[in-house]
Amino acid sequence: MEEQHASQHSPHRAPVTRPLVLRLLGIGVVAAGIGILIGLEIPWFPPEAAKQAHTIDTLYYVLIIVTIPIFVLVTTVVLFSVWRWRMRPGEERLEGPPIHGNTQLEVIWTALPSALIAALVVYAAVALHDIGVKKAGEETIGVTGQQFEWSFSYPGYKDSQGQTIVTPELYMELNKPVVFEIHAVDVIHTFWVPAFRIQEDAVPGITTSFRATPDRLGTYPVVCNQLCGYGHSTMRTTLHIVTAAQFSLFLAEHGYTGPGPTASAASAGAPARHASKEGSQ
Ligand SMILES: [Cu+2]
Repeated sequence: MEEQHASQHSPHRAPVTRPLVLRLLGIGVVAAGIGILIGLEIPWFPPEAAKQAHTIDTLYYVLIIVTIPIFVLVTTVVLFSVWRWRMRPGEERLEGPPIHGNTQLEVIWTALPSALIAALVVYAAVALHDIGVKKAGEETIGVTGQQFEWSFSYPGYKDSQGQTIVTPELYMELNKPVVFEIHAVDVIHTFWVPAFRIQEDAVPGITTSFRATPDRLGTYPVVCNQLCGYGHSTMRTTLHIVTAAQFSLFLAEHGYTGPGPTASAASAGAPARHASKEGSQ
């Protein structure tokens, strides 16, 4: 008797009609539009200080634009279902109607997300490849992590004693492509420059690397992003992105006397006067 009662009750819910679906779709489209606008307005990231950072931020913004409508779709269906098929007073002991699979729906909700994820994976792989491409005139900067400090070496530039210049803070010339060669003395650290959007582990015994072309003057944090011991949180330093003239001055202050072994190092001195003249205008 009880079960009969139930089957009489269940069809009480009005069927989901086409106008209702269209109205839900309308709500979803508006909500997704608002969500995307908010998602793009929120300042998620620190300043972009390298060409590679633009590539990565664009990737993130594409992910925001693609994922918000999916979030809205799921949320709209869940909220609608909770409201429409909620339990009314007197229905505490009822069972829901037996529901069988819907092949068409299952094919759609498997195929669409698969295609979407596959497209995003390809896009992300292309972006990852792009930021690692070797650039013409690239210089090397050595990065060494040890508990709990960073040091940077500039193999293209030696001081008057023939020693490679080494500094505790990182100096880079604007628009000069660099490949970092990263080492660790003791434990694993992670060399992270948030303004570049790139990080790479510093691992004892091997050399890791990444490329960055700084394109914005200023000072930016350099952070160890791997718990490396008690002093980990203090393992920070500063990146200075400077003009060619300022970079020459930086080299001179560290005892660099002549043109370096690389052609790009040799040209660093020559345009210095030109650049400083521009800077004073
Ligand atoms: Cu650390």
